[in-house]
Amino acid sequence: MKDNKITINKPNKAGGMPSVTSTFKQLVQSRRVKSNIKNLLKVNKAGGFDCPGCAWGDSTEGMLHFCENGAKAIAWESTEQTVGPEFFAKYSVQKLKKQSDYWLEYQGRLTHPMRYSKESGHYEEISWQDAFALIGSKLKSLASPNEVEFYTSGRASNEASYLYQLFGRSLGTNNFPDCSNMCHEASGVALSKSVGVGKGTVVLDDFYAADAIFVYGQNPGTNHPRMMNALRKAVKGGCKIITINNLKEVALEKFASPQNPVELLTSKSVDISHLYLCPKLGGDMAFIRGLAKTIFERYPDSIHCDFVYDHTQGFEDYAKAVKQTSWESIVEQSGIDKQSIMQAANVFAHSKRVISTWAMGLTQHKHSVATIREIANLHLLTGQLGKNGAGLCPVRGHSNVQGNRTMGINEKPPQALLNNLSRVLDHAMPQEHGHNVYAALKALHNKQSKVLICLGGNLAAAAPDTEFTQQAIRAAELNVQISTKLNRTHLLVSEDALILPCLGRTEVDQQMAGEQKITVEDTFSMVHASAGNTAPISSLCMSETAIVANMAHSTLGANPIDWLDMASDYDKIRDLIAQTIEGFDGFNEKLNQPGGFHLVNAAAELRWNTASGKANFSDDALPDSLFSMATEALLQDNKATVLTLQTMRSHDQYNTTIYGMDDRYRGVKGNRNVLFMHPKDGEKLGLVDMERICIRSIWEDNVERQVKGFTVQFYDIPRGNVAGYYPELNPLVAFDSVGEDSFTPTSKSIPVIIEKEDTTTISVTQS
Ligand SMILES: Nc1nc2c(c(=O)[nH]1)N[C@H]1C(S)=C(S)[C@@H](COP(=O)(O)OP(=O)(O)OC[C@H]3O[C@@H](n4cnc5c(=O)[nH]c(N)nc54)[C@H](O)[C@@H]3O)O[C@H]1N2
Ligand SMILES: Nc1nc2c(c(=O)[nH]1)N[C@H]1C(S)=C(S)[C@@H](COP(=O)(O)OP(=O)(O)OC[C@H]3O[C@@H](n4cnc5c(=O)[nH]c(N)nc54)[C@H](O)[C@@H]3O)O[C@H]1N2
Ligand SMILES: [Mo]
Repeated sequence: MKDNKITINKPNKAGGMPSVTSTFKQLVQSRRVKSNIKNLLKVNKAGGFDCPGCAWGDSTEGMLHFCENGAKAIAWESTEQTVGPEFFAKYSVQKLKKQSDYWLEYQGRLTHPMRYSKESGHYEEISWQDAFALIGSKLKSLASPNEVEFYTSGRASNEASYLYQLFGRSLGTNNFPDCSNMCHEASGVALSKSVGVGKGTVVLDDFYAADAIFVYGQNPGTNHPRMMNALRKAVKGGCKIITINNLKEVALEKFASPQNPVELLTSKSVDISHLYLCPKLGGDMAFIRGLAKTIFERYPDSIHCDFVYDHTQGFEDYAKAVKQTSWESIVEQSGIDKQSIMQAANVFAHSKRVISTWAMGLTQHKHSVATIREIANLHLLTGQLGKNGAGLCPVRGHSNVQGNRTMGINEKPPQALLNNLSRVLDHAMPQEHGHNVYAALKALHNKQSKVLICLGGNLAAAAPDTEFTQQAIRAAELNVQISTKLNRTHLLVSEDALILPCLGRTEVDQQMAGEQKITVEDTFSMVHASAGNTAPISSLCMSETAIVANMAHSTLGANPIDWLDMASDYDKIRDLIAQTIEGFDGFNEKLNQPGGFHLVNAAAELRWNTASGKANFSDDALPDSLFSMATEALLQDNKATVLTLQTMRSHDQYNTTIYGMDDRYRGVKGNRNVLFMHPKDGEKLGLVDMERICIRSIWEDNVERQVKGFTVQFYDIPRGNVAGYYPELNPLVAFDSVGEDSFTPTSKSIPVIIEKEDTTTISVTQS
């Protein structure tokens, strides 16, 4: 970005005509307008493909089942531009490193398998056969199977991810770091402890039966736009939405459905939130405790004594913890006044059916597990679980991230899965827990791990502490990337590296037995089929499933299964899934049901898969600090003003994929290097709107972490908090700053110091 001028012009509602205009702009930019319109008509429909955008569930209503940002994801994948051997001959890895992440992905789809040549410094074409032989011989040469890291990003299908975990485990390791570790890990950990299942307990129809929906730390207008249709419909049916968000996100205030002709063509919109509260970053646990305290003090009738007695344990300790938490600490830590908390509690207590939903605003803090357990406590206390229109709903990110976990992409696999795999395949499976993202990057960094294989994603840009992460990836002796587009992770090479180009969701997947469908699981545990309908971008692209099968074959031969045979017909993989994973019996037959089938959720049926056989209350005290004690001590000694930073998504990005430089709903145009700040904090720091700054983070290890070339943007944000975009701000997230019990980077609470930038030494971070 050469010119750092930005214009702020926040719209007064979300959706409506600008969403439609933006969708068509994306289609035109992809240069394959006709086939993309054909794609959009098939998305999220029976016989069509699952939108690679997000994990929100499919509705059967209406003609079109996509949203503006889903259309961007589809158009981005089905671009006409390609990146092949000529491109790599032109650009050395060194040269590519100088380009921005946006530029790298913008070059188009990867079309040929490529191998990095240390001698020439370029990627050069390699045959598939040689690429697989190279992987096989490297993996066989390792001293231990635990020297490989098998990373997964949440787009991989059930079939590909199932074979992938089976490959890793047959080799002898449970090293399965995945994007969940940086995403909803805290939800999985918290819900497993509280209700025995690490998934949400509701289905889409529950949204239409709910009397109140509490939406925490989530920006659905941008990240789950189809959820906005559900919230809109719920409101129209009389449901009260209570939003708890650090920022005023416009879609949660007013939303006009692009699918409703009246709202599309007039200035009409629907007021979404009945109550909109803006806590301090990390203040949600205190807020939720405040809800409980109000219920105990004012609305004891809404405590569901039978539910508590029949289904739970730990009530006394929880009640004691609530009693011991003072109102002063609740108000201070949440940043929300007592009256507003009581108003929200009144809605919770007097609604027959309540759903709580949440996303990254809750999961990326030090005390995320305790916070999410606090939500579960509230639902257990009031019996808001296991009935229509009520329950717990972590809204998942990647379109099949939940399915990946169900398929066994888990460094701490359930014992039942290991036992089933061992029994059915007659092959011992590794019992020792493996590496999550945190442990995997550490192990690569200290050269304990030697090979990194990534089934999708962009680990280099997604993981925290960019410098440490990039050193770790570069240290791998072999870096294997199964991808659709070029990204930063491909460029972190030292010895040997492979780029293996794969098919995307929108493309026809032809195997020996004919055209294949794959399956995915959405945030409501609905499993359904997906089949692409456009011709592959290159005849050399292979399906992810076939790539995994070939890697396994070349490493293990036909042991413990005939991998290539499995990949010739995905029905065979699904038959194996049916034999080894609970809930998938009759998988191939059940798939033919329109809309797919629902996986049983024990907690939703009030069966508790916990050690105690009951749902468990937790009794954590509110955290003393958002940061580690050592960092807190350092902050106390520091004379500078320390602010807390959250890193989030703009309206024009999909995680590390940047579609454009605007953030329409927040009124930002033309720049991603902005820092949202309260004007009073600006005044205190002697900064004016649009001032050029550098941002430095603080962590107990005293390592210097800073980014330059940023611009202050005065904004409606709680004092003491600042916000900016991921992944540009990832260099500030200290590697060891992770959630308790979740190991998720604390990307929503980073202590930072803001300084004016010396304009003579500006180094503008490119966009
Ligand atoms: N178009 C698009 N869709 C996506 C993605 C994308 O990048 N682009 N990413 C996908 C993925 S992988 C995921 S995980 C989801 C992410 O979906 P979101 O969780 O919506 O993603 P973020 O942009 O990180 O938004 C965090 C929201 O939480 C608020 N927040 C931050 N900290 C706090 C806090 O401490 N308390 C409260 N109450 N609020 C807080 C922020 O203001 C912001 O509104 O979206 C998925 N869908
Ligand atoms: N600071 C900060 N950091 C964060 C977050 C945050 O909020 N703040 N959010 C975290 C979250 S929630 C997540 S989920 C992670 C995301 O981490 P990842 O899942 O690793 O990252 P993505 O950006 O989704 O991956 C994009 C790449 O995936 C590849 N790709 C796209 N489609 C396909 C496909 O169909 N198949 C294959 N094989 N490859 C494909 C493309 O090459 C593209 O470059 O980032 C995390 N990092
Ligand atoms: Mo995510």
